[in-house]
Amino acid sequence: MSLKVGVIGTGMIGQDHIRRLTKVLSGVAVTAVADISRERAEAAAPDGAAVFDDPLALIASDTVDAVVICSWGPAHEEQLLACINAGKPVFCEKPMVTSEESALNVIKAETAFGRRLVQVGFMRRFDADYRRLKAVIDGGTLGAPLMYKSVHRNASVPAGLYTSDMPLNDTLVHDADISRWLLSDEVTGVEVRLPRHSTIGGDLRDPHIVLLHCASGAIVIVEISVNIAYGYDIRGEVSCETGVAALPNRPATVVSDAYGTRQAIPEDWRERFIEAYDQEFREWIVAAAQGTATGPSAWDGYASTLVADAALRAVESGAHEKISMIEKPALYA
Ligand code: NAD
Ligand code: ISE
Repeated sequence: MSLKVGVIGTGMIGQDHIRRLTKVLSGVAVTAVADISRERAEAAAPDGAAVFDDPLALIASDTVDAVVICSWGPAHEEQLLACINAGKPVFCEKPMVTSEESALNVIKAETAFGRRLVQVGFMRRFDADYRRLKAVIDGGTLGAPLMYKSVHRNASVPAGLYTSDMPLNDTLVHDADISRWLLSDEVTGVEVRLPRHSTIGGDLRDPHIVLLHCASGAIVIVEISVNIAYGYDIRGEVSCETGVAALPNRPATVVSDAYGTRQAIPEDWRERFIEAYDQEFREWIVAAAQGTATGPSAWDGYASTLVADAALRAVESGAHEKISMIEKPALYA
C-alpha cells in the first residue's frame, strides 16, 4: 500500500518534489496539497488530490499519513509542531526553522513524543559525490581533516523575495550541515567577511566569506555568492594531514564549436542535486512508512540554525561569534 503524503507549499521546490513523488518514486501517493495561494495549490495538485487552504487541516486530515513541508522557512515551526502533535512523519525543507527558540521548540516536542518524526531537507548528504568524499575522510587514510573549503554559488536568486539575511540563514545552512556531517564535527564559532560588493543584485549583501570554527580545531572556509550569473557551482575540498580529497567535476557533454570547447554547468539546485533529492525521498518514504524518520534530524536543523544566527551576529559585530548548544538529547545520539 502506498504512503499517503500531503505537500504544504507548492512553489518552486514543492512542485519539483510533487513531480518526483508522483512520477519518479514508488510506494508513495500525493493525496493532498496546501498553499496560501489556492490557485498555486490547485495548479500543482495531482489528479484526485485534496486541496486545502489551511495547512493545519491538511496535517490533521485522514487523507495523509505523512507530510512534506515546502513553505517558507518562517512558516515551518507551526507546521512541524502540528505534525509532531499528530504523530505524523514529516519531511521539512531547510531551513528547519529560522530562530534558536523555534528549533528548541521542535526538539522539545519531538523528544516528548519519544520517536523521531522529523527529517530536514539537507539533500547534500544523499548526493553520491558527497557520500564518496565522506567515505574517504572517514576511512582515515589521509589523516585528520584540518580544513574544508566549501564553495556555494547560485546563478541568481529571486529579486525582492531573497533578502540580505538569506545568504546566511537560507543558503549557508547547507554548508554548515554538510561540514558538520563530512568532518563529524560541531561548529563552535563563526566569523564573516564581506568582500567587495557585487552590484548584480542591487543592494543585496553579496558575496560572503564565512569561517566556521569547529570543536576539533578544524576550520571551514565558505564562499557564498548568490548572483554569479554563470551557473550553479558547488565545490568542496577537504585538506587532511597527508592528502586532499575533493568533490569531482560533474561529468557533462563536451561541446566543441566555432566558439571553442566547453562543458555545461547546472543552472540551479534542481539540476545539480536531482539524484540527491530522489535518494533523500527514497530513504524518507521507507522510514515514514514505518512511522519514523531518517537522515538529517531536528538536532541537525538546530545546529545549522545556530550557525546561521551566529553568522548574522558576526556580520553586525565583525567579531568571532561563539555558539553554545544544549546537551544532545538521547533521541539524536
Ligand atoms: P517558493 O516561494 O517558490 O514557494 C514557497 C511556497 O510556499 C509558495 O507557494 C507560498 O505561497 C507557500 N507558503 C508560504 N507560506 C505558507 C504557509 N504558511 N502555508 C502554506 N503555504 C505557504 O519557495 P521555494 O524556493 O519553493 O522554497 C520553499 C522552501 O524550500 C524554503 O524553505 C527553501 O529554503 C527551501 N528550498 C530548499 C532547496 C534545497 O536545495 N533543499 C531548494 C529550494 C528551496
Ligand atoms: C535554496 O533555497 C536552496 O536550498 C539551494 O540549495 C541553495 O543553493 C540556494 O541558495 C537557496 O536559496
